[in-house]
Amino acid sequence: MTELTRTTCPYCGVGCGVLAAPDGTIQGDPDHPANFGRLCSKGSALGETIDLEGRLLTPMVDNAPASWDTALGQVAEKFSAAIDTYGSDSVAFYVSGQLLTEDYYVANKLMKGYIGSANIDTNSRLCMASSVAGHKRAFGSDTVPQTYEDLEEADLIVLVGSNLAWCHPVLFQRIIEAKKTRPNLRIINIDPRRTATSEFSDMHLNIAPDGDIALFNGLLAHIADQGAQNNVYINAYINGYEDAVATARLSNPADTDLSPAELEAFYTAWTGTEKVVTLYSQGVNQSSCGSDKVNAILNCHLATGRIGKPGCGPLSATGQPNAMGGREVGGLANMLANHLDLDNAAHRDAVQTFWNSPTISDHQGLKAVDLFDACARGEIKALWVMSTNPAVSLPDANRVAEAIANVPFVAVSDIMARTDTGDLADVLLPATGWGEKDGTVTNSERRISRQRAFLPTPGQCRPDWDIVADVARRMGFSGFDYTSPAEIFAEYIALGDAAQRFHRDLDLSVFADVDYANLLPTQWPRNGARFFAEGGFYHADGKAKMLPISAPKLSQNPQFSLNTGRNRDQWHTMTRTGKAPRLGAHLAEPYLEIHPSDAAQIDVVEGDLVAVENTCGDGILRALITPRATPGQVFAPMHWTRQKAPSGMINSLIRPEVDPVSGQPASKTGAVELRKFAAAWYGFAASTTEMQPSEIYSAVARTRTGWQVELAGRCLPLNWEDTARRVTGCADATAASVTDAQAGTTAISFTQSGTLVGVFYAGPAPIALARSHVVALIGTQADPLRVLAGRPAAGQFDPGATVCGCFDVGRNTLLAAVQGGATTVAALGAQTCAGTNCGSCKPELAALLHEAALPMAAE
Ligand SMILES: Nc1nc2c(c(=O)[nH]1)N[C@H]1C(S)=C(S)[C@@H](COP(=O)(O)OP(=O)(O)OC[C@H]3O[C@@H](n4cnc5c(=O)[nH]c(N)nc54)[C@H](O)[C@@H]3O)O[C@H]1N2
Ligand SMILES: Nc1nc2c(c(=O)[nH]1)N[C@H]1C(S)=C(S)[C@@H](COP(=O)(O)OP(=O)(O)OC[C@H]3O[C@@H](n4cnc5c(=O)[nH]c(N)nc54)[C@H](O)[C@@H]3O)O[C@H]1N2
Ligand code: SF4
Ligand SMILES: [Mo]
Repeated sequence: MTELTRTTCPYCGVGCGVLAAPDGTIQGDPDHPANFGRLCSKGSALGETIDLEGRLLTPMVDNAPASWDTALGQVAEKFSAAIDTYGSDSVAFYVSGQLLTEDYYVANKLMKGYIGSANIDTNSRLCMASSVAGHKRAFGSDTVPQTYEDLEEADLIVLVGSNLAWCHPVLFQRIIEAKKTRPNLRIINIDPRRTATSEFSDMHLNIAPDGDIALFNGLLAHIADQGAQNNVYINAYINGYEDAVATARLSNPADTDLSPAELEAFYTAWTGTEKVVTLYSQGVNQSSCGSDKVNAILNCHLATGRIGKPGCGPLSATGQPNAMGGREVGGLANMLANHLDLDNAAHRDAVQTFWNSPTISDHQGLKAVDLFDACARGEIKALWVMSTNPAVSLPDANRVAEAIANVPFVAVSDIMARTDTGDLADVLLPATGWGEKDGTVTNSERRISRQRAFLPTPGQCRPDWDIVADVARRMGFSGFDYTSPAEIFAEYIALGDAAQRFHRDLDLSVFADVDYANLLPTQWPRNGARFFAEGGFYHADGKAKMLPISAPKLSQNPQFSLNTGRNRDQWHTMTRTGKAPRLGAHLAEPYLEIHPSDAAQIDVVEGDLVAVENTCGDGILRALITPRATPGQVFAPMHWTRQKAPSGMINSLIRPEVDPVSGQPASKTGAVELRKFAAAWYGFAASTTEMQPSEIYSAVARTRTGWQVELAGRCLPLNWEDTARRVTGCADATAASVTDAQAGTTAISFTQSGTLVGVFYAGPAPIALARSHVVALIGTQADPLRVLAGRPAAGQFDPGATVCGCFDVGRNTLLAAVQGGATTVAALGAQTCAGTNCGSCKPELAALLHEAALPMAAE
């Protein structure tokens, strides 16, 4: 029997327990309190991502393999030289919520306590900064009061700016399970577009972008009007109630774009239900008024005393596996460590004494967007990026790439040999990845779990903490003689102990004597603990603050408002999920969700490409015409990169506008202009070799048989076969082709010793063919002429685009089942297996049933 190691999923902040083995076996851990055995599509496919394809296995200096000694010697030397010449604020670290707590702790300690600058910021700035700021303003600390069980115990769950079904799927499944046993549990989803989450909600409020403050201010006014506030709680524990209500009354609920009936229904449901959890995510945080949105939500919970009780309170869902851990160790440029404050001299003194460090930064460092601005201005002389891909994920990404290129010395620690950021580095440092490294992560409910290694260390890779500590020693600093993550964790817990004299929320004493090797998933301050039901806030007087929040003036965009976010089966810049064929099968190219009326306005039909443009940049995306989109608004996923689909990298179109309080970018609102992209030809190719075409539009995806690519060109090539050979990489293979000169279409297949190694189709219109059928033939002895038809032979069934990745069930298979009488998600599952493993596709099955029940569209 395979020996299974107990570890934690490296993707989202749900923090599911995983049982894993080197042969790629992946199971949900039935004993982990986050998931009780469940896994979503990304978690289930982890086994497909742990091979060494594309990995960075040796240090690289100036694009050539180098020894660790040379590479780390250079990092230490360049950082020390910059500090000596230009001062400690001339260097910076840009780190990540995907580092483990131990990695994060060491990086923070080096920058703040030894280099003496607070120029360490993290991609959590793009993710959780507004929640952190909102929590601190209201509670006096960055405390998440609730637990996951509250979602199961609630009678009303309000999901604000959260596509939980795709982004925190296991939490969503827990809610759906709870709803089965308690049909009274209602879900209200607040999102300016209809999503998979809306599909399972009792009510979807199609709010105006950034209309959330008007909505929650309206709710607060309604609470006050109805006398639904909790006077006892307010008198004992709250400052600012009157002011907050008075300011809330100034908001105009019509700014939400919701009807009076919708507003009334929401307000009555919220005030009339004691057990309400308001869960929020990036639709709230990633906004120029993100922190205010957070406080507008918290105000309603504070005014009613609905906080920190079973089934009742606000819950910010964290994105990355260790977004919480990073906040705990102080990974942000405006935090110290262990929830202590950088601008508090006593706090600084305590940390410096504990670290016994030569210095401690006494001022805030540069926040992400400012940090890269400083790089562009030439003020940063040495930059170290760890476990994040800012050249793709920051707004105005092309300018960020230029800013990175402008820094005299750049080190990048990653697990992959080529990323858009790594391509700009002077030194590349190979880190051990998930399954190879050991450490801890904290999930959205303050639960610390172990990630454990179950794979051998590949090549020369080293854990991130070890790389940072080695550089620190080379820079001449003592205090970095760690030999294991267990030692670092123990030091972090001991610092927590020292910090407790300031009576902060982050009480880690349950971990004081733990056996690190066998550490069970444990919440701080203890399992099941909630905060604030009986006050006990962390402002000086122990009270919470309700802030007066004004709704922003919503600007009118010239043509379309661009919203961005996530796909079910991809993780951020796809460096890992992009390796899994079954994940690539779901939405294999960058797309633009657009409402049918808008599509008609710009003369775009399904399958067309859309050119997107604004003052920042431009892009080309596939039109996904759907009534789920709201007229005037379009949505695009954030995942595609210069490597996978250069014209689909959406952050080239997002302006670097930030929330003035938190510094978090407004990644969900851009003003864009749209027009149909007039391609001279469209194409599709599949190959056994990795493709990197140079066409103006291309989107590459991994398949079970190799790679596929969607293409479009601006000019017709002189010779189709040459183009096909270049695109597919089939230089010497035998070609077979059919050309229809009148229709302008061509299809070419390539065989080598009887094996089909590549196919290429092109024509004047978007290519309609059975892609999964074609892709399945690559690498087989298929008839090279038969494949040119691009469809299964008559009588053979084409399963269509994959919906269920676990069992590879296509859309056509599901539609056939619907026609055969399946009317429920369960019935579809029984007939086709779809949705019966990880369950991530269930909302899409529901949507498909929903669509199938509608009369066919006009065509
Ligand atoms: N599959 C998958 N899961 C992931 C990730 C991933 O890459 N892929 N990443 C993880 C990370 S790091 C994060 S941070 C989370 C993010 O998780 P989510 O925040 O749930 O995901 P997003 O798709 O970024 O955005 C959520 C929704 O906000 C809506 N929205 C946009 N503007 C507004 C607005 O003004 N008001 C309201 N109310 N809503 C608005 C969008 O339409 C979108 O549907 O997901 C985590 N989980
Ligand atoms: N337009 C738009 N932009 C967004 C968002 C949005 O909604 N819209 N969301 C924002 C949010 S919430 C987030 S969190 C960011 C995410 O954006 P990023 O953090 O830039 O995206 P990732 O692809 O997760 O980058 C992680 C990198 O770390 C590498 N890596 C993986 N494991 C390890 C390891 O163990 N060690 C090291 N050293 N490297 C490792 C991966 O190969 C990858 O290159 O994007 C933000 N950008
Ligand atoms: S919900 Fe999915 S991605 Fe998130 S931790 Fe669980 S298995 Fe991983
Ligand atoms: Mo995130």
